[in-house]
Amino acid sequence: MICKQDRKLAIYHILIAYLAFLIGTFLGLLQVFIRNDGLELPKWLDYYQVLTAHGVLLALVFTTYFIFAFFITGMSKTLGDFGPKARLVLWLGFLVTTIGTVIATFMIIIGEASVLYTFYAPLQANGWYYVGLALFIVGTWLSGFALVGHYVSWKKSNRKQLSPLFAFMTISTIILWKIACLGVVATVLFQFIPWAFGWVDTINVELSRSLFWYFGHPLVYFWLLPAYMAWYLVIPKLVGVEVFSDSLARLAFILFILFSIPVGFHHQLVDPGISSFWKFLQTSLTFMVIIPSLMTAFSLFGTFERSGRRKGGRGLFGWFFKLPWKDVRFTSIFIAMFFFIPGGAGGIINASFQLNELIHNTLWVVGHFHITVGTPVTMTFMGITFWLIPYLTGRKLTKTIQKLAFIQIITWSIGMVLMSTAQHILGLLGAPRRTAYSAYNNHPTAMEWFNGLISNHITMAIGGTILFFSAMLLIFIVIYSLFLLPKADSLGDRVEFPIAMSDNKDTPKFLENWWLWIGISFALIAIAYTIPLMDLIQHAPPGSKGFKMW
Ligand code: HAS
Repeated sequence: MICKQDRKLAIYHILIAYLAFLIGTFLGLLQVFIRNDGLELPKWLDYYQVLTAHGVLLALVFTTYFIFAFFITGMSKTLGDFGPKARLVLWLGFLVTTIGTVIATFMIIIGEASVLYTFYAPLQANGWYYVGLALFIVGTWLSGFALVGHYVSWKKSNRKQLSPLFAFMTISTIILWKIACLGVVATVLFQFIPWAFGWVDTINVELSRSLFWYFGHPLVYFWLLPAYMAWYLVIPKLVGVEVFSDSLARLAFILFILFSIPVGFHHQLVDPGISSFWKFLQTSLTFMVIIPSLMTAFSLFGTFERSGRRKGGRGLFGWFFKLPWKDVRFTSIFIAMFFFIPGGAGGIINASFQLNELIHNTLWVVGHFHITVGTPVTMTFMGITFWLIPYLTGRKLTKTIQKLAFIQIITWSIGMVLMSTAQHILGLLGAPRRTAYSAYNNHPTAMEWFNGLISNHITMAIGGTILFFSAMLLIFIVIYSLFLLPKADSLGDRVEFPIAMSDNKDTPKFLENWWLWIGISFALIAIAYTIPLMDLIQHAPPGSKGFKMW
């Protein structure tokens, strides 16, 4: 059990994460009905306002707070309690992130920032929205520094030893996050804030989009890597085997540091102002960032197979039936992984230069991110929640809560299959994204989109409603686990932090040479970005004034 002060820190992060989840999923429900032509918002509430709040609260706030709760608990567990200094910086980070969240959310609520979570210029929000976002990032940096500081002091007293895998993965994710944030910090501080407060008249739109996507793509791996940590470390523990390969796991995380950043142009393949050569280079690098995910899939199958065979599974798929299906901590994560097969395949389609022409700015992309961040990542976080809260509060995980947890993950899966399949199909037919319901003045072709078996109004509404029901069930489980589950009175009752220890005696030491990987990462970023960014600055068009379209 980790110390009380560290548990308190983690619990506060979880509280904010689930408060954001509660509001964000409710707004999601509204959106399904608006996009379905089933709901008209009152005059004082705008569709884009709802969409911005939904994206910011779920994609940025829920994920980030949950990730830090997981990191804080795991780092305290594997490296020992945080010292007073590190703990103070973590609280400071929490405070600054929360102030940023409150400012940004307030701006959205009062209708001053309906610019979506990507805040593309020339849409212009109130300057305080960007200040809120900047504070949010600064807060996460502070928390990140505290985690790194804790790791460094562990290293000092354990010289020549490789760190435990959990700590290694946490530090990799923090490094990725800090390098990634440089892009968004640059655009927010030097472009958006001066422009939104009226200190300058115009903004270089394409530069701002490029700096955003320099950050935006690694952002998705900032969400994914903590989920992968559970896949690499929690799954082996639950199926009763050792970590498949310590060095493979470390190498996968390093490949993410190297290749997740110099690829942002694959979000801008239809943007003008960037030559095809640089787009092609970055799409090629995108295919490199697929490799660590394939390595992860490989080691997961290895883990399942090893466990199944040991339990007597025979034949090609015998292992499958030996997995601990009745354990909701396992099943939730397994379903999450399963969703990532089509989710990842969709990503590969998106990254294919020509195919991107077909899907860009259509509902397909919305379908894609609901079966990446919305399920593999989110459902892994749900699976972690089921044991993390009782672990932190010292309570028992009762049979009733486990049953409810099963209902919750199954309903989430059904809702997501219905909604995201419809979104993928509608996107292929041509339905646009980032818009409210649009049937092009009820044009017959657009109306036909909704005649499909799954891509019809009813299925989508059912999918969205089931998802909302599932989200509310999760909120109930969270509240119940925090306050109402019976206290564990003996050691046997206590919920453990299920993390497998890996054997790292054969792992090459250079894998933990951070300066080497950070150096290579910056070299790749310089190759992929220097010339196109200079070009965008030197040959900049006149720049744009701000637009408020809502
Ligand atoms: Fe993506 C757009 C390309 C992964 C999130 N993506 C987005 C957006 C979001 C997002 C939010 O190239 C929209 C941004 C916006 O607002 O505009 N994406 C990729 C690629 C990958 C990828 C190549 N995306 C993710 C992940 C996300 C995420 C992860 C969130 C967490 N994405 C794109 C592109 C666009 C894009 C373009 C721009 C589209 C446009 O034009 O606007 C890759 O990382 C995917 C690699 C993954 C795999 C899958 C490995 C499978 C595993 C599971 C194993 C399963 C097991 C269970 C073991 C290759 C590890 C087995 C069980 C059995 C029973 C069999």
